[in-house]
Amino acid sequence: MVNQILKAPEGPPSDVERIKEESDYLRGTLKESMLEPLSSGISDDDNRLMKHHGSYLQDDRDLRNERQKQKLEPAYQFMLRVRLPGGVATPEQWMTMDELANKYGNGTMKLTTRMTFQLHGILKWNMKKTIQGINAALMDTIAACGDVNRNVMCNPNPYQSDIHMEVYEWAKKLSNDLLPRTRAYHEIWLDEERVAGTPDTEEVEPMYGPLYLPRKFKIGIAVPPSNDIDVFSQDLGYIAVVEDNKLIGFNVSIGGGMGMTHGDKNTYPQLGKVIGFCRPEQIYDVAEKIITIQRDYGNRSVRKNARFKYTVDRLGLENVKAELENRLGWSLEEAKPFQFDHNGDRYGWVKGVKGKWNFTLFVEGGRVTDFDGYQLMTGLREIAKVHTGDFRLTANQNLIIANVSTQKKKIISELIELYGLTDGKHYSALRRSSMACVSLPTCGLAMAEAERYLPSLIDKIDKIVEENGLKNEEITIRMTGCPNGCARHALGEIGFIGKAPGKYNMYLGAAFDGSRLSKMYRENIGEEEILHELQGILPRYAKERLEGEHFGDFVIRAGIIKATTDGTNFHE
Ligand code: SRM
Ligand code: SF4
Repeated sequence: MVNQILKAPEGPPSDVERIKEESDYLRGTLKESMLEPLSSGISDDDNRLMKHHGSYLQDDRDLRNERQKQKLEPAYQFMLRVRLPGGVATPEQWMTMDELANKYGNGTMKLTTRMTFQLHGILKWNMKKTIQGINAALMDTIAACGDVNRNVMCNPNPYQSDIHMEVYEWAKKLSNDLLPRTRAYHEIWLDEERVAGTPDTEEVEPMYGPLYLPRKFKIGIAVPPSNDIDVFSQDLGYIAVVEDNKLIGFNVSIGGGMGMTHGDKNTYPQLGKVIGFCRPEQIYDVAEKIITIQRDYGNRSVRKNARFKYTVDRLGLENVKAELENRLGWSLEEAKPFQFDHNGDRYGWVKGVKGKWNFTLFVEGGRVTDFDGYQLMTGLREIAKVHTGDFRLTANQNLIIANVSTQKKKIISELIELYGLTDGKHYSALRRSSMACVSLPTCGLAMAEAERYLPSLIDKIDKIVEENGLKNEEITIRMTGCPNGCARHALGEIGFIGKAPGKYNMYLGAAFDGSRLSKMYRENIGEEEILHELQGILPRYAKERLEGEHFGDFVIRAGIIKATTDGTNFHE
């Protein structure tokens, strides 16, 4: 099966490979670790495995120094991520997440950039109850993190047309069919008895194999003209092709990804490239074979070069395509024409099919809680109690109250008004087009603030925006606390990546429709310098832009920044 010409990189396997190999299909000693009463943490090896179960051990970094001084164990707590294909949750599932967040978490829910819920602050002793609560509501957390295929994204508004509904069904099917087959999750968290173990009944992972993938793997499906899921940032992206109002299939894009490491030019964000077209019923086969190519040729030695984007760049796009077709036993058709025009969300009430309505709510930074003077969590809970449609979490960390009948629209509108829930239309379009990753205090990799800081930075940028008559100009702005790119920073027309507390690298020049990466404009600057730079550029944009020209295109045309034409020249 393995091609003799294509080669995986040589080198000793990374430690994570050992952990997976010894784990007996993702079991390790997790069951015992979770019961161990002396520490609120778990071992590093178990924490690596824990990811495949949708969770990480973290500590509250706001408390880290103080606890160290007091010679106390770090304030350990778990983050838990739900697998929610296409971001769709019923009102009952919403209420379950709300209840678990308040009972076992820190009273907040994070709507993530991959359209799902994250809970933070769960103590070890409450993890099993929380996971059981999620499963009782017919959701799970399997493969929400780890070296496997993750939550499959798709355009979140299936009720906008029947096509969206069909695409959502494909996303759900892909997510389910690509799950690991091990029963480890069910045994550890759901008390399932183990049946496997003898040679005859030994479990096998027919697609992943015992070592799973060299790294995480992500799939998303876009429905043009909306590129809200940033299809080119996915390891494997599908672009729906519609003819005569019928879904005829998908263009296939491979090799996208956002992560990189500061100062290491061997790492870079990359955009996926379209290699052909497949019919809807071929979508699983294509995904499975691509995943096995990454399984066989991905870098298992150096994790920071292990994503599929590096495998594609190393082996060559044409060779990967040939290997895919060889494994499929048939050829992809030529890619069909497509056009995207934005990657953000569209807010407020929109009428969909069959007379149903959808309300897109602006959720700044994706954080749902009751803030001082803004009872967002309570308001949404009250809506969930009467809502008979569903909720759709968007890839821009917002929320659609979807599939609302005309009758229910009146009640829901009243609740929206009562709780002051906002479609963001009184804000600047820049704020409505913002995204920030979690970062501090929970993310162990954060170098600077993101979610907690971006709103106040935008308050200041808004002044420049308003002075220059740009309040209604959609300019995408994204901030991450480190270069991993969880808020897809390299696809924001203005991007910030955390470098050190209060310091960011500033990026410009990404395309508004998610089809071009940005480039670094200034390195390691603080708020004052950021505002100074924007005070120079935004007025020029206001005065010199062409009709309909987006900010990302303008800064390139005006010679302010060079265009990035491929991830491999991102750093040049
Ligand atoms: Fe991410 C790691 C949060 C979307 C690239 N990401 C992390 C961890 C788990 C930190 C860790 O490994 O210790 C963060 C947990 C923080 C916390 O306290 O909750 C984290 N990532 C998030 C979320 C919650 C950000 C958000 O504010 O919404 C997103 C959850 C998505 C989900 O529901 O599955 C999230 N992460 C992304 C995306 C965007 C996307 O997938 O569309 C990316 C860039 C796309 C990509 O994968 O290339 C992304 N996260 C990373 C990376 C870099 C991977 C790489 O290729 O180098 C890491 C670090 C790693 O894997 O080693 C990471
Ligand atoms: Fe953490 Fe970095 Fe991801 Fe932000 S981008 S959540 S700081 S890993």
